Amino acid sequence: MVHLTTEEKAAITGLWAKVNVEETGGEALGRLLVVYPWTQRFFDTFGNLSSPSAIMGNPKVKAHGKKVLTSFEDAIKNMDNLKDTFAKLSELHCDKLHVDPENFRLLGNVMVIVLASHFGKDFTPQVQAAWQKLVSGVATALSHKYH
Ligand code: HEG
Repeated sequence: MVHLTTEEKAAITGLWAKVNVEETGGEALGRLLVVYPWTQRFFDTFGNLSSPSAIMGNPKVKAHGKKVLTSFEDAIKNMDNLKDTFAKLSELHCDKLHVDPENFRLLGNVMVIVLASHFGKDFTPQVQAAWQKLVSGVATALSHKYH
């Protein structure tokens, strides 16, 4: 379980208020698929994933990235209770989607990189540390129902 201090929570919500969910979600999922190509196997209905530019321009990747980041907003709203917040999604990813939970960690780290590239100097080491904790907590919560 992650514990976030008041300062860390403020750092997270302060940045989140400026995040464009559609843009950041699409870019994070797209980069996951480019950087870790084995993750493409979960998205075989998404059409053309044959090159980095095909992946980054793929409308289904963008739409699903938006869906994932919209769901990630539940983490921001429930930072003290990630486990319960993501229990249902954890079951879904385990039982129905068969997503290897290691991929949640990979996506969290890619998200941090995308945020760093969007926010530049505002993404201070302190802000990064808070975000790393949060994405790690979300990955743990999403892995919780795996058996
Ligand atoms: Mg998952 C569906 C959230 C990581 C693969 N994911 C979904 C859905 C949500 C979601 C909200 C829709 C659920 C529904 O239809 O009821 N995913 C979500 C979060 C995170 C995550 C919050 C991590 C932060 N997902 C993730 C990763 C993979 C993955 C890392 C695979 C590498 N998700 C996946 C697949 C689907 C979903 C294959 C079904 C897509 C579809 O066919 O529509």
